[in-house]
Amino acid sequence: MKPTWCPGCGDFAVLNALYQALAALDLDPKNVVVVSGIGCSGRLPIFVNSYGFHGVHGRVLPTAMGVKIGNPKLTVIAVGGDGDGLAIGGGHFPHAARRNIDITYIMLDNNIYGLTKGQASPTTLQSFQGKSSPYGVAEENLNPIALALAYDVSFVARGYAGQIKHLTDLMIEGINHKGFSFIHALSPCVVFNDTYPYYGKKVTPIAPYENPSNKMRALELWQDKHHIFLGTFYKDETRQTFNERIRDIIGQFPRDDEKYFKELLNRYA
Ligand SMILES: Cc1ncc(C[n+]2csc(CCOP(=O)(O)OP(=O)(O)O)c2C)c(N)n1
Ligand code: SF4
Repeated sequence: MKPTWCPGCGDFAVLNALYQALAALDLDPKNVVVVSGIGCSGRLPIFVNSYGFHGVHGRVLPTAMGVKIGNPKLTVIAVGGDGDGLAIGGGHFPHAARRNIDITYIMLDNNIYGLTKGQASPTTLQSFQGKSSPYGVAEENLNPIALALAYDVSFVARGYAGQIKHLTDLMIEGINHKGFSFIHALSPCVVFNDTYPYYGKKVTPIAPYENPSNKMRALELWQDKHHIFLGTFYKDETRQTFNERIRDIIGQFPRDDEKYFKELLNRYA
């Protein structure tokens, strides 16, 4: 199906990168599920020839986690906006991180609420003047990379709609990562907050010699005032995933669980 975004929207580039990543990984569409919340970015699963779920606003991670727990063989990709993931859905991010559930979460950050026509979002810069902030934004903006590092997400990366090949490579790395991967995809909204000129001047690749297992270095890169770094900030490949832990826990119990639960219920029946 043809995407219905405005011409020039960064979301086209993110979708294109996802097509290329899925093709490069040669994943069978019937084993891929793309899950979203609400927003312009939330429409993305409609345009991918795989299974998809367009859920309610802010609930992309609980839905995606449910899909993965239900069928661990599936490749689960969660997508959503900065408003979806950091405002209404912000409370789900740390829990997906501490579960280290093996899904890939792509946050399409356009620094605005696009679908509802231009209100400031948690990542809108204070200098932005718009419909909900005619004199500028009163709050300081949240930084998704900082949150992901603080929540100890096991794979943290940032790409940019202006660099599709690089974003594709990050998606491939994120999907291959065993555990919860977070990809912050800078995806400008050309209608309500065109950040292409701003990002065009500031984005800089993380140098190849940087070691992505160094959390302190990742924090330094995030805090750099002069650059907006693109690449893999942090990667921890040593942690167990949620499904692996559940498998181990279940393995510790004797097989007659059913009998035990029946007896337990009968106490109250
Ligand atoms: C429970 C609920 N609250 C509010 C809305 C209205 N609403 C729809 S999209 C949206 C914000 C979308 O912004 P973002 O997540 O940044 O995505 P974008 O459209 O910018 O891609 C809001 C507030 C809604 N659909 N559901
Ligand atoms: S309103 Fe903005 S985010 Fe939504 S489709 Fe148009 S350009 Fe993209």
